[in-house]
Amino acid sequence: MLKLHQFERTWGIPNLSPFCCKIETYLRMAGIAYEIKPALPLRAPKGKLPYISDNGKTLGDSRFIIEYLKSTYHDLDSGLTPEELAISIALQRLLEEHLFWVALYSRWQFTDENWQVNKQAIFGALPPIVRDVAASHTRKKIQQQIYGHGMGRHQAEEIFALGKQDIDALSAYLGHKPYFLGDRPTTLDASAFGLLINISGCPIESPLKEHALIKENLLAYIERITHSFYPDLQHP
Ligand SMILES: N[C@@H](CCC(=O)N[C@@H](CS)C(=O)NCC(=O)O)C(=O)O
Repeated sequence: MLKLHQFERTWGIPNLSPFCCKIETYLRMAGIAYEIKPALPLRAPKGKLPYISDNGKTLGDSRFIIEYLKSTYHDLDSGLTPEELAISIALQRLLEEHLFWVALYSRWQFTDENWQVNKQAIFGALPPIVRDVAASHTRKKIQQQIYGHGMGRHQAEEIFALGKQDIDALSAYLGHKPYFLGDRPTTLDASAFGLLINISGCPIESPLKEHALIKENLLAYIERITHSFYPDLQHP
């Protein structure tokens, strides 16, 4: 059976990594059987999670994983027009290459309270000394990545202003549709759900989360996908 290597589940959401959550959501939306293997990025083929192993192949990066799932199992995007596919790619890039960095900044840099919550979720299971060394080394590395991306060169209020624009754009485009591209879920929904639940549904406090929490259509969308595809995660 296909194995999905990802962070341990925590915070009552599918995964604390938007990209791991994206792949697990795609697998569930497409009805592909899988098994979870808890992992840390260190051993991943590209040093990042998620990765999958299947039929003797190991594959990293959610975009290449989804190409593989589409060609080997089931393509959630098969009914889309070229124009819809273009919108799908553009919005995935907004989510994964822009808004993601605002979320990353919130967790690894914005406040010490957020960092402690994030540290506990990712490194909490390690023995104390190893945990502190690994956590501070990784924090430094991720902060360098945020700076290298360019997001980390702005002031906090500028970073959150950029993130709020993305949330506004996503909310406006979703409108009253059940899914981003109509009545049925596509890859774009796996990507959007993965990041949006990681902004609005996790214990990382920021102006970005506050802004997401006032978008009723985005909250209903997250609730709808959780209800349809994660019945095992719903709270009484
Ligand atoms: N482009 C990659 C991004 C994956 C990614 O950034 N994963 C993060 C977790 S959200 C990671 O493993 N980071 C570890 C690191 O950078 O050391 C994808 O689509 O899978």
